[in-house]
Amino acid sequence: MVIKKIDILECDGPLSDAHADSLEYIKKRIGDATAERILEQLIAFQVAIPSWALGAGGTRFGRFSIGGEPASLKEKVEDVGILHTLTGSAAEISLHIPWDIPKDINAIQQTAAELGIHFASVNSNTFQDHSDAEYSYQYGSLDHSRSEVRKQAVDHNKRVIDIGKTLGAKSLTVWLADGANFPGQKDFASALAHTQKSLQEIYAHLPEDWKMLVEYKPYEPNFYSTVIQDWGTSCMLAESCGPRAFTLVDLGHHLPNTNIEQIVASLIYRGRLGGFHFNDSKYGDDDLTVGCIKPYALFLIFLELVKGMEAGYKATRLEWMIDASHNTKDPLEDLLQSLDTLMITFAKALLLSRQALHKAQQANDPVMCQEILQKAYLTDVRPLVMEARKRAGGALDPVQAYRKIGVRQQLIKERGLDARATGL
Ligand code: PSV
Ligand code: MN
Repeated sequence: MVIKKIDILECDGPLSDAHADSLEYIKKRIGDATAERILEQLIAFQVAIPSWALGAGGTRFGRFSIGGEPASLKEKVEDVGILHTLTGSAAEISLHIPWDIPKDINAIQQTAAELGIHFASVNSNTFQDHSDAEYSYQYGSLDHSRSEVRKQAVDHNKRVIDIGKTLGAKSLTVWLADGANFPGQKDFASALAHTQKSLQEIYAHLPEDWKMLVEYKPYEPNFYSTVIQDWGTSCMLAESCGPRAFTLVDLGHHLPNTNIEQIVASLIYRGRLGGFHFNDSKYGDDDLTVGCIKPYALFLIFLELVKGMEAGYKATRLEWMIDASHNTKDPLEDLLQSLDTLMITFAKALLLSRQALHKAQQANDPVMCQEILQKAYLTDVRPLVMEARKRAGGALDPVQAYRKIGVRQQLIKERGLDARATGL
């Protein structure tokens, strides 16, 4: 299904006057130049959509299909096309191999090109057994005690790089479930040493213009230990590989109340922040809609990101990705909400007066520091986000447009009620 520009304009119609008024109001408050600077950055802001979030999310207790799910890679790319048409900010898709092995590279590239979609980081998967593989990953992959299992896992990662190359991707994301459920089950030091050596072998296979992103997670699916448990371990491993290896921060991969913004600042300081998996959580890796539980914490994270970017931090280019999935909302509506929140939060962070904050920090004035943060956080920047979407050809209110156009009903008509996406 392809959404037509005329349908978007029709949905925008009744909202246009109110939007013009609120845009004028915020422009008066923050000044035209600031508003235009923020608009420019919002329009340039693109987030990768994970291929595994386009279908209904399952839990270990069950899965509830939603109908019209994308059953092939082509349909997944088309769904990202729908998100991009409505928002102007979802120009990338992040694939998970072997869930998304392209059968016809040319055809998939053509579909993506027609929709203006690019291939972002490719994700390897050694947390599940593959039907064509000789060895099981039940007791680990890159950290496995047996060299033949480690080799199989390294070879899988090399194959993921090769598939990504054919699609024009520029980075590999490695997340390992490797760890132990029980004390004494694994030798920590040798598991770490094996992981480091395996990652170095994968890194050696990277094309010159590629990056490797190493994701960490404290627990799950193993509940006693994870070999890459935290940002420090990830950063250490990345540094042992070379200059194009970085840490990937998934917001759900921290123990409760961890100060993620400080982690972000430390990784930027070290030059090793490579990318993000945005989501939100109440307890663990809940993979909920971005900003639905802790929006202020997200704002604090964005402050560090914007500070780093303004100071010239590059990491070539940070990979912004969403990693969310659950079993209650229509996944496309959920992703529209996540994209909206990311843009709102980015705009607030761009609005903060960096100079004023620096001055207050230098004067050791915590009251003024908080005033400055709150002033930016409490500004209603939604008119700027709506305007950025409008200028990018998207809808003023994407969720409303999605429902008015009847996207899900159309998808069910085209693909049926039983269509099922690959993934967890
Ligand atoms: C693991 O929890 C994770 O965050 C990794 O990024 C995976 O590749 C992804 O979720 C999908 O299961
Ligand atoms: Mn993740």
